[in-house]
Amino acid sequence: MKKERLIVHIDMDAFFASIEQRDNPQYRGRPVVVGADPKAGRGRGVVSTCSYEARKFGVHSAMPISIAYHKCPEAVFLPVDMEKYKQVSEQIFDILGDFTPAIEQVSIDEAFLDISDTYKLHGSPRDTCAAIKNRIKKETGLTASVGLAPTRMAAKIASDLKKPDGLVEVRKENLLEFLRPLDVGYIWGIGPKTKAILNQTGINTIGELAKYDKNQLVSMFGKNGIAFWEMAHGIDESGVETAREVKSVSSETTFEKDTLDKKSIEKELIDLCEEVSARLRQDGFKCRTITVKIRLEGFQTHTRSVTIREPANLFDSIYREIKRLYNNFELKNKKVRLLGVKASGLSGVDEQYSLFKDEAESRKESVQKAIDKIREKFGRGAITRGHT
Ligand code: TTP
Ligand code: MG
Repeated sequence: MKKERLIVHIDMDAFFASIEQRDNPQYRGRPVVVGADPKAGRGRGVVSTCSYEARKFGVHSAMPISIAYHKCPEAVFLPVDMEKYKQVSEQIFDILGDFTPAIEQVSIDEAFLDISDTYKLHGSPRDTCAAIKNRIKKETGLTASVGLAPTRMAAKIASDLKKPDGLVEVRKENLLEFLRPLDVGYIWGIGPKTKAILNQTGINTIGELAKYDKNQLVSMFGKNGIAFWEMAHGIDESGVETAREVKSVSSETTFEKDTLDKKSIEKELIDLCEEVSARLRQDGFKCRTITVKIRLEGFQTHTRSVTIREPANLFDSIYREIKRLYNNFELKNKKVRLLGVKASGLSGVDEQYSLFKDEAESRKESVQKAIDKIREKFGRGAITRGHT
C-alpha cells in the first residue's frame, strides 16, 4: 500500500503589515497599509498588503493606493521595507527547516512542507503543525496560518480557511467531504474561463464536478479534464517540490515562404506574444524571462533572451521586450523562416508581489482582463489592437 502523504501549507498572516505592527506597538489594533505613498489620495502605486483591521474597510493587496486612502484615510500608511521582511522570511524558513528537509518555498511568506517522515518527532501530524506555529510565534512574534492535508491542493485551501492564526487539519478519510461543498474554482487550473463553462453546465461545487463523467470532461477540456476530475476526487500525486520544476510557455510559427517583409514579421510577433501571454494568464503564471527565436533561411537558428525585473503576463509587457530583442538582431539581409516566442522563469500569479506595479499597470491589467473576456465571448478576432 502506498504510504499516506502529509502535506502542510503555511502562509503568514498579513505578513508585511504584521511585521510593522510587531515593531511599532502603537500601530497594533489599527488599520495599517503597507505600500506606495498615498499622498493624501493623490498617490500612485499600489497596496502591497494591509492589516486585518484595514481589510474591514475593503482595502486589499494590489489595490491602487489612492483608492485605499479613500476607503480608509485614518489608516497608518507605511512604505515597503523589503530588506526587513526578507530577513524575517529567512528566519521563518530556518525554523521550518527544523521540522523537515522537504520544503517548497512558494513566496516570501508561504511554503509547502512534507512531514510524512518527520512528524513522529513531535507527536501527531497535528502536533507538528501546532509546534511549527508556536516556534514561529515565539521566535518572530508573528502568526502563521497552517493547513494539513493528504494533498497539496487541500493543504493550501485548508490554510486559508481559518485565517488569521488558523490550523485546519483534513484527514484522509475526510478529504472528499472537505472538498465536496467548495466552489469549483478552488481546483487548480480552473480559472474564470473554465469556471464559467462549468457553471453553465450546472457544475458549481467540487462535489458536483466529482459526479460528472470523466470522458465528458475530457471532451470539454482535453487533458486538463482528467486533472480536474482527479483533483475533484482528491487524487493528487504531486509532492512537495524542493527545487521547483522549470517550466515555460512558448509558441512558434514557420512562414509559408521565407520572408523579409517587416509587416508580416511584426504581425507574426504580435500574434505569438498574444498567444503566449494569453496562455500564461490562463494557467495563472507570470514570467521573468522572455526569449525570441529566429530561424533564418538555411535553418540557422538564433535565440535572444531578456530577464525582466517585474514578472509579467500581459501582452504589452511581453511584446515590448520581444520587439526590442528582435530589432536588436541583425538579419544581415537573410530571410526569416521561423519565429518563436518563449516565456520562462515562471511563477504563479498569486506568488507575485506588486511592489513595482503602479496604477497604470493595474489599469492595463483590468483592460487586458476586459479584452480576455470579450475574446472569450466573441472569439479571438473580436478585438484587434491598434498596431496590428
Ligand atoms: P500574501 O500571503 O498573499 O498576503 P498577506 O500575508 O499579507 O496576507 P494573508 O494573511 O492573506 O496571507 O502575501 C505575502 C506578502 O507579499 C504580503 O504581506 C505583501 C506581499 N504582497 C505584495 O507585495 N503584493 C501583492 O499583491 C500580494 C498579494 C502580496
Ligand atoms: Mg500571507
